[in-house]
Amino acid sequence: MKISRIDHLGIGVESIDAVLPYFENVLGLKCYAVEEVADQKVKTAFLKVGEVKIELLEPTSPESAVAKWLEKGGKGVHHVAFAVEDGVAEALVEAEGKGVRLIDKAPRPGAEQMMIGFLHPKTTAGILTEFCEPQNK
Ligand code: CMX
Repeated sequence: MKISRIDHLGIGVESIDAVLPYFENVLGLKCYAVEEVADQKVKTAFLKVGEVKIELLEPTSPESAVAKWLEKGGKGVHHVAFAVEDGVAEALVEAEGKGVRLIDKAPRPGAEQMMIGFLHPKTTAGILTEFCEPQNK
C-alpha cells in the first residue's frame, strides 16, 4: 500500500457544539463543514490544520461505535485516518494478508465523499486505524 499522509484525526465528543469554541476561539481553527454520516451513525465537523484535518465525531445513535466508545470512558483521539493512494480495497487486502484484523472487509462510504475502511485496534498498536480515498478519483 502507499500511504501518502495522515488525512485526519477523528476526535470523539458528546457534543460538537460544546467543543467547537475551543477549536475555533482558542486554537483559531475554522469549522468548514458539518455532515451526518448515516452509515456510521455520527455527525461530523471538519477543521483544517495545514494538510491534516480534524474530524469531530458526535454519535447520532446509542448504537454508534463512537457512542459505545464514549460510554466506556473513551476521550480525545478516537482514530487516525491514513490516505492511501492505491485504493482502500487493496490496502485492506494487503493488511489482512499481513495478519491484521479487519473491521471492514470492503470499503464503505464516509464523510467528505470518501471511501473508508477500518482496521481493528487490537492488531494495530492500539490505534483504531482508518484507510481513506476520495470516492471519485
Ligand atoms: N481506539 C482504540 N481502541 C479501541 C477503540 C478506539 N477507538 N474502540 C474500541 N477499542 C478497543 C476497546 O478498548 C476494547 O479493548 P479491550 O478488549 O482491551 O477492552 C476493544 O477495542 C474492543 O472494543 P469493544 O468496546 O468491545 O467495542 P466493539 O468491539 O463493540 O467495537 C470497534 C470496537 C473498534 C470494532 C468499533 O468501534 C468499530 O467498528 N469501529 C469502526 C467504525 C467507527 O469507529 N466509526 C466511527 C467513525 C466513523 C467516521 O469517521 O466516519
